Amino acid sequence: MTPIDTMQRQLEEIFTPARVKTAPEDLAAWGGDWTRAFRVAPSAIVFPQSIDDVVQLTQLANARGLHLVPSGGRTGLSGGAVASDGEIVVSFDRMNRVLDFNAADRIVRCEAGVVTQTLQEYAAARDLFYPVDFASSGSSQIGGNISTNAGGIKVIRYGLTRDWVAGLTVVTGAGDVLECNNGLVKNATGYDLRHLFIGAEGTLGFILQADLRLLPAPAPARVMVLAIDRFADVLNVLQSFQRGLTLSAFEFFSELALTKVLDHRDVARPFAKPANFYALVEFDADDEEAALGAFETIVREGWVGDGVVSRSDAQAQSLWALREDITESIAPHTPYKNDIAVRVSDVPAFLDDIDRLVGTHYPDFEVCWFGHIGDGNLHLNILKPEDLSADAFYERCHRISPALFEAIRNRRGSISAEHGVGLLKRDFLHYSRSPREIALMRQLKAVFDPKGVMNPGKLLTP
Ligand code: 2HG
Ligand code: ZN
Repeated sequence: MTPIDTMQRQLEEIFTPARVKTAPEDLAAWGGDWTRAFRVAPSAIVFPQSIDDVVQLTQLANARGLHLVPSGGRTGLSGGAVASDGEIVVSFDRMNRVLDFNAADRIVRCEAGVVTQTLQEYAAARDLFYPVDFASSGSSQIGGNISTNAGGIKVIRYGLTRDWVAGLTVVTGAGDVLECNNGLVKNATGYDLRHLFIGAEGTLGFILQADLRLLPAPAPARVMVLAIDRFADVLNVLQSFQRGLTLSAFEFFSELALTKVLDHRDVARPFAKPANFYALVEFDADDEEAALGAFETIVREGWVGDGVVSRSDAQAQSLWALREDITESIAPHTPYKNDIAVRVSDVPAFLDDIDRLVGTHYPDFEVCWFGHIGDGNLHLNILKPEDLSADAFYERCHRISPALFEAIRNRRGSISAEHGVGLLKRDFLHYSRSPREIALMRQLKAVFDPKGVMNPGKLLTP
């Protein structure tokens, strides 16, 4: 028997043959994520159904020196769930049950493979609300969201995934099961290991189950889209709204991003006359008067040229589509993605820095800006010209990344706001974290995963 046959037999003993896949099309389907920039070459895909399955697999990996890649909905954009070197992909597709709900605590206990939208709908059916939301909610899974501390479109009001995790059951890279925090609100008993696993990108262990807090259902919302010509005015617009009301979203996109959505989707342009930028604002319907007051101010000041407000949920959804469909609409252009953050107050000056940089280095490339400007998170997507090969394009973009990351470091920003580090940003981590911090991260990894079985090569260089 070859070592591969032995490995497959051992995996089948844990999972049964039905839950071990090795066919080329399965390896291709489960071995990658939405990044699409990396070689995909796992050796097997396994589908645990219990905590014990994962413990046994982790013990096998430690004994045999196997490498494991946790995999959720595979919607990641930094290669965090890509298996490029013979790893075993551990898919949570079969651990997708909502296990428990406690109305008094307003806590729902989920397995890692529950899809975000399923959780949102579960909450809504009980007149409650899970507030973390993004375009990939229909396929992303809770375990992946926690592993990347996913953000999205409502962070300005509701924070990140981390803020909603009240407890975690994890299996460490050494095969230990840890119950972290048990859904408690208060728990002052030393290091909160839960928070180490949130955003660890599967490098310390597996997230198996999570206790997630829910909120009472929110008030009905209204959406406003605004036409803005000078980017420098965006912060004035944000502040005008924030003075009178609480926003649940403040997003922006450029005219180029809008044209890509209009080319790709059956949606209408919000205004006859194009503007350079658009802001999308969401607020409670009860605050509509205050929002219209802010709108009058920003038009009077000349910061906004035009605006439209939703009159129904369907209209709100089609306005949201202008922003949420950007990623999918630009996907055919093989975009080179950057997901960066600076303090909100630094955003306009930072955008100028980057526009200058990009103008010098990529005069022939289309640059598509959009993002969650209300929390300082910008998505910069460079679109591949049709006549350039993907490799040549990727190489040119990668070459300029250091200058871009230098500009981010100068503003004490982050090279990855919400998509994680994965394979894509790993070699650039030092632009956002000090050598001492990176050394401490390595030590932490060695504590939880002493044999280095968990997601090797992600986040930290091997
Ligand atoms: C979004 O905000 C996602 O729509 C994806 O974070 C961003 O495609 C991107 O660059
Ligand atoms: Zn985003």
